[in-house]
Amino acid sequence: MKMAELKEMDVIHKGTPSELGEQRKYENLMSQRREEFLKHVQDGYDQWEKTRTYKIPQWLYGPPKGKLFKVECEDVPKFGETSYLEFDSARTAFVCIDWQIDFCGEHGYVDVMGYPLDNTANPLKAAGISLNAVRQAGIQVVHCREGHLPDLSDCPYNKVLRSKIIGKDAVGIGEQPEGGLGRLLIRGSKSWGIVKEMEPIEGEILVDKAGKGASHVSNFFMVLQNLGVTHLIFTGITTDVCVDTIMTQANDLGFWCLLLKDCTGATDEDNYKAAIKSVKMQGGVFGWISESAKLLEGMKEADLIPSDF
Ligand code: C5J
Repeated sequence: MKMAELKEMDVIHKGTPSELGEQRKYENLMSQRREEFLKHVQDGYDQWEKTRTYKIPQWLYGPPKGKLFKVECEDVPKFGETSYLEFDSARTAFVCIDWQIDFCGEHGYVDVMGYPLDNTANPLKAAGISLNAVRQAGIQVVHCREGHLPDLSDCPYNKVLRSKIIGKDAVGIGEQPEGGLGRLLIRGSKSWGIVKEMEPIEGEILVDKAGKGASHVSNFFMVLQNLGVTHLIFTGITTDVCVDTIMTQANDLGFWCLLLKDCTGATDEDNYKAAIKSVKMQGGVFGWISESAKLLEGMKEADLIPSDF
């Protein structure tokens, strides 16, 4: 019947109680799906027992689109143990978080707060090598930058206030330090720019975010979903703040997250160690930890990069 033919008598004026009413056991309605799902989990478990590899679930994503490779991960499922994480090169994104002057360059936000730049700049070497390798392998690269609109309309007042209170000479977000390249953490400013070592190239994706995480403050996860990627390899700074927050958010959304521990750094060494350790807790509560050499090893074995890379 078309809507226009609806007569007054056909209109439902109030909902009708079900004959099954409260006795209906919704739990039963859902049990079939749960049993099927747990069967897949059991299969994944059996495969892991045989291979020590967290395999790509083809029942969920379909057949591989690119080349499969696996990376050795540390302290998983328990500390002192080793497992492998499997990737499909066409469903993987190499994520570069906030490699900006503001976090690892002179007169940037971190420098102005008085933290040693070594902690956040030293991982650039391993991160740069890994970036070159994934580029050669044809793996998608996604970069992001933390920064705010020039009028600071997307920046919380307390964030700016705290940065001014800790900043050298009371210089905080939105202001330019003496000898600096530009206003701290402001889009378009030179100190907000990505450092030469990790600069995006043609074909890569760059997402701006107005905060530490990526949900709510950027379209980062929309971009990853549109790429059809399921697995993420993380590099970036700082380990305990933006990397940790974004990886946690990605993990909640079901992405398989691997952090390369030599491709990330924090302003404080203890925080770096704690952030790495927290990923590994509970059998990998936020994902997996490995390092650049292991990534390269896995890609070489799969012929994604030459053996002499
Ligand atoms: C911080 C970031 N540490 N990119 N930002 O403020 O981790």
